[in-house]
Amino acid sequence: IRSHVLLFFSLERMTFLSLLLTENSPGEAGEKGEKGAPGRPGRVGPPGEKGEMGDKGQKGSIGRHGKIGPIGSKGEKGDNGDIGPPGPNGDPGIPCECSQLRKAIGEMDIQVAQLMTELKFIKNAVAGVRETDNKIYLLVKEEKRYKEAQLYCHGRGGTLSMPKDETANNLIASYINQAGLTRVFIGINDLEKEGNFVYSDRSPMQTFNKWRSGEPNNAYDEEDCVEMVASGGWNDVACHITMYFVCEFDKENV
Ligand code: GN1
Ligand code: CA
Ligand code: CA
Repeated sequence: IRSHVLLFFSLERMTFLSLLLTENSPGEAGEKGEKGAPGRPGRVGPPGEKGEMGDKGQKGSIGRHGKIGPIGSKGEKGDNGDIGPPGPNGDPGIPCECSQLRKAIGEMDIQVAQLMTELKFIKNAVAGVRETDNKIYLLVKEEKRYKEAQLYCHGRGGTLSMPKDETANNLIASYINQAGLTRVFIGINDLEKEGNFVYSDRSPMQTFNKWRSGEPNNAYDEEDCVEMVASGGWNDVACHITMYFVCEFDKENV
């Protein structure tokens, strides 16, 4: 072992010495060494050129449901539906003595008709109205000016009375006489145009008239309304004076 150690050291010293000597003069080339271990990987190279476009990919699978949209505005009302089918028949009624009931109902109908006639008579007696086939006349025992009298009648569906023939004029005249009156307003005036007399429904005066002699005289230049006196004659008077009056109503409207 000792001789080996000594040999090793001497070999080492010889190598060292040979190295020192090399600086001054090169020795002979040694034998080619063994192949070294592989080197480290090189640096990342520069990006390559853009390649050609690839083929189109496959169609994707169906997507998820989208979110619920906003509430829409109210639509227009639709048309009415068709009439439904008739309902089922009702339950049978309780059996009755129908002929007897019918007889009782018939008798009651007659009684109702009689009562209506009596009621009409009482109403007329209490109200004191007069009537023709198509008109009802009412004497109002409240003193009013012409315009208020017309408003009173109009408010009850009528007008101040408009005698347009002998029959109507006679009826109103007898009405006021029975009541013991001497004058009442009737529905005739020349308020809109002096001397142009019209009825309270604005219809123009026809040939029929009952002017007293000397009337209409527009006395004091202020007479634009008309009264009927107990004789049935007419006289123009001032509209602002107050008196009783007679209204008339169409039976159609009552
Ligand atoms: C009345 O005021 P006096 O008597 O003149 C009447 C007139 C008549 C006249 C006829 C308010 O007038 O409308 O035309 O008699 N005036 C009143 O004579 O009744
Ligand atoms: Ca007048
Ligand atoms: Ca007069």
